[in-house]
Amino acid sequence: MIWNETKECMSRDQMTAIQSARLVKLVDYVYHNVEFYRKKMQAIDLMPGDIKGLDDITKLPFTTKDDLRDNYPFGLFAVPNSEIVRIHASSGTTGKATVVGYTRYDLDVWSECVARCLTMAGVSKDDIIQVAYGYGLFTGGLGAHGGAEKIGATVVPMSTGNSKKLTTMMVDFGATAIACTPSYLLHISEVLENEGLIDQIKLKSAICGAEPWTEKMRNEIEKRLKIKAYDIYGLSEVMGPGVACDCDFHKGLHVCEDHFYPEVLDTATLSPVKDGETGELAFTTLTKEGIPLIRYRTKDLTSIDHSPCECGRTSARISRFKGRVDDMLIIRGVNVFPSQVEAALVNVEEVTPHYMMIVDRVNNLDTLELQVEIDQKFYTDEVKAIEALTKKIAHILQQALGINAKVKIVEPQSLVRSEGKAVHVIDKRKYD
Ligand code: DLL
Repeated sequence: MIWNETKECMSRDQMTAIQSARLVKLVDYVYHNVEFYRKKMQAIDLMPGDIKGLDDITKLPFTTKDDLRDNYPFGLFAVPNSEIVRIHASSGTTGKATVVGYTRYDLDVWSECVARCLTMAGVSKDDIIQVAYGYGLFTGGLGAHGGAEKIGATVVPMSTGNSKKLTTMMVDFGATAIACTPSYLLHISEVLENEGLIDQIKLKSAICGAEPWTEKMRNEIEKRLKIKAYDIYGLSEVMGPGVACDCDFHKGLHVCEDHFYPEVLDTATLSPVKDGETGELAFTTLTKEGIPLIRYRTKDLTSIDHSPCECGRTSARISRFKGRVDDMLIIRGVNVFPSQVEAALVNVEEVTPHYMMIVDRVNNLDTLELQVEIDQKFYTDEVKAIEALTKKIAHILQQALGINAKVKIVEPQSLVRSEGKAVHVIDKRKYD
């Protein structure tokens, strides 16, 4: 049923009709199954019957990452746990993860959406695809995996972390497609070059996402590997990879808008902006059962275009991302908020709240250095003590962020104090 919908391109009117009908059903569903939404609607005297179609969407309240955090872990779920067959999680703004749950139907829709994206990228059942996004709580690995299996491709679940094995298998298996972050793919291309394997690969296409990247990076990937590289977007709260992907024409990412209704909002007024204008992207999940979300603010900045694409698809397209509204960093594909670092350091009595995160990209791999001031009371020049403290903080950070950071303990009062809003991040990565 859902699968059939992808086979033909519908007109905008047809799409709007589907979205309207699904929105009406969704509002009724969340009102009766999620206390959080029921209370939010009651607070503004809104009853499910007041939402008659898409034109009424702006009457509905927004949902934010903080709402997920405040209802941690399962408070926004619309079904009992017996209906949830999978959990994923991503970084919250402080210590707590943002948890999402999928019913069996949700997993079917997810693999359907990823299948559409892979099809857009020219991947078919005849391909051998290496999935080199992380498997685990992160949605990248298992999400891409489900879609690739759905189209019948041969899936090699590489996950991340072993580039030599990946390149060897790429050659030995004759892999024709790869799904991973763009920066990791550039790193892989270097490994292939260094090992003299670059001329032995059969790769045709790459499906890259999970972090910001540019046309320049795409050109470099395509040139070095002699392949085509496609941009795939998604976020765990809404589903994971497969919310949108670009086609051969690279004129924006086609949104799976029969499942995820996109709005681009003016960052000051939060009213929807016109096509072509930049704003914050929000999604309403039109078909999700496990954790349906209404007007979820992604914090990602983009613009939208509802005109048909040269490829023939009629789905709305969002432009390549122009940044974020908040201070979330994506380091090696992992979402990191400075507030998480702050929350982790609070528990270390030997250091002050003064810290600086220095993010860089070395050999196409992201690096994070954390400079943190030692408290005057604990100040010492004893190398062993400093080494032990460095190790302790590195461990705490690894636990809190899920990535390794190089920790550097600096002298009291040595980090620059800001006169305005404190600056905690220096991001040296170049995106252009
Ligand atoms: O990154 C899901 C994903 C996995 C997408 C694999 C694509 C491929 P989260 O960890 O929840 O989910 O992070 C979501 O990552 O709000 C964006 O800021 C950023 N992001 C994801 N894809 C892109 C992209 C996954 N293609 C956050 N371009 C989002 C730019 C992206 N930013």
